[in-house]
Amino acid sequence: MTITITAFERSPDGGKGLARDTRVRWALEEAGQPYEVRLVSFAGMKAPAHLALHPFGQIPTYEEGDLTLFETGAIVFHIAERSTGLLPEETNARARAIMWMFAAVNTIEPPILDLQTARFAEGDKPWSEERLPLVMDRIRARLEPLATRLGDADWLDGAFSAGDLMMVSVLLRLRMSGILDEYPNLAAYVARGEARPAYGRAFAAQLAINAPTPA
Ligand SMILES: N[C@@H](CCC(=O)N[C@@H](CS)C(=O)NCC(=O)O)C(=O)O
Repeated sequence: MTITITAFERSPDGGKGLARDTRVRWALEEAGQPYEVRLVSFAGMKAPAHLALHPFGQIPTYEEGDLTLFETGAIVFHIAERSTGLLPEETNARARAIMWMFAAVNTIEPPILDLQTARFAEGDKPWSEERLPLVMDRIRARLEPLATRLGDADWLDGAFSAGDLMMVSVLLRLRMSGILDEYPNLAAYVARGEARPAYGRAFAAQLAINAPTPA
């Protein structure tokens, strides 16, 4: 059955791979699942046809036969459940991998998104500069224990899993801030994720759409 995801017609990051279709592409690549992409404009995302797929008018969405999903956590979980290599077979290890997926989107991602809001959406507010250190410290308050838990392991719990895929995807959003460099083991963890061939294919696929065309 054909899998179709949606992605930005033109990602605001210009191809850095930070739009969330990249994590879905990555999961599909890890799973060896071919997929098609439907590109949507910002206006198109808020139009009825897309809102019928995604009530919040965002990307990515995932369509497969009569199944439509939104929310990358749910999409990656669905892909992982139906493939080998993204979730461990053993029941408890599987539960822990799913726990890390939730930790990525529920505990680590929110303060990181707050930084983006502070920098870009609220960057012109008079209080913005003053608020920034607070936002950075809230991120550190999450990264510190994450770095401690990871220690010198390659992945969060044994072999690479969908938990790592989600966590690395979320942490990648910090690269520009430089804050990841304060935690060398997390920076190395992210680099390990990026070095996976499946990530490379996912990144290249989104870049092919978003790379600026030469004048
Ligand atoms: N929690 C959602 C977030 C989806 C999301 O924020 N998508 C962004 C692109 S990465 C988007 O569509 N932004 C445009 C908008 O919100 O209008 C998920 O993980 O899928």
